[in-house]
Amino acid sequence: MRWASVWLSVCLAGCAFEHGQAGEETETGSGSGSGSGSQGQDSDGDGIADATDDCPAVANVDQRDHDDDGRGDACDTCPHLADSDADSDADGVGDACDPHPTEAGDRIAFFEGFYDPVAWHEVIGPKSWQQASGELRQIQLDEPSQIVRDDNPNPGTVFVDARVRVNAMSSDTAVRRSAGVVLGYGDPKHYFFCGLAAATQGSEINVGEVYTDFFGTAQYSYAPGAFAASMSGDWLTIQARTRSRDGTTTIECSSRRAEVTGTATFSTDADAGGDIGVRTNGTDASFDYVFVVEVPASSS
Ligand SMILES: [Ca+2]
Ligand SMILES: [Ca+2]
Ligand SMILES: [Ca+2]
Ligand SMILES: [Ca+2]
Repeated sequence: MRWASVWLSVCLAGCAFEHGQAGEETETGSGSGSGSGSQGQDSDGDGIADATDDCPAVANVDQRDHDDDGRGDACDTCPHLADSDADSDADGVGDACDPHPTEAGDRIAFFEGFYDPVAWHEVIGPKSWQQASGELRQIQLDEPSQIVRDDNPNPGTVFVDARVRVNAMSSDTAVRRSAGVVLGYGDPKHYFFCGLAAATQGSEINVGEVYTDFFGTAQYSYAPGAFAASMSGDWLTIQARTRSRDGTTTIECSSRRAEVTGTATFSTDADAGGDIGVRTNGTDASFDYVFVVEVPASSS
């Protein structure tokens, strides 16, 4: 993708380290001199002068900067976190969001900031996802609703970080009220999930698998973990890591709100490869971003 495994640092006048692909550097149409920061120079040719470009070495006309840290999404090694831009292993994934910060080889598969209506596929539920103000929202309270991003190739071993807010929950306690991310989506009867679910009291971290049994019936297998915080209210983060080893896929799912963290782990012999998505069931939930790092299969 746009992320080069070798980043080059270009320090123009007054700037911090920036990242970009060498190939884009060659498109400079003018000012090919020392790069001393002359006012009109536009190194990446995106129409925005280096002096005011939040990614001077990567063309990004939109100048979007989700975390507002001064580095545009297109060149931010952690586009969802205001961070220092440190990247110890220089693999293009910043230390603050790298699942293996001292082991090169991770790669940002994609970052979705929900600025525009998404082209993700509706795979379960009504087509009632709404996008506004940089959020993707599902207001449906009565039934599950799920969309996935069509990735090709499908990411297998991944680290996923998403930010979600549950605005309201169904009053029907017979509905499995939940919100979270979908991993390794194959079809409506084969996928993994990681998220929050309403428990008898409070909420829990919930990680598991939907699969089809011998009779073709969808089965639901999961492992819950404690989460001593309300499911509804302000924003919280959900993180999922998949690992594959010796035919076993292990998914670690955690959620965090302020200082409160909960974790659950689930293992299965099913393959983790497949699409990434988001899911709600019996909740009105908003998603702020989804950030996915593809991890080398050899990493654990
Ligand atoms: Ca520029
Ligand atoms: Ca940024
Ligand atoms: Ca950042
Ligand atoms: Ca890194």
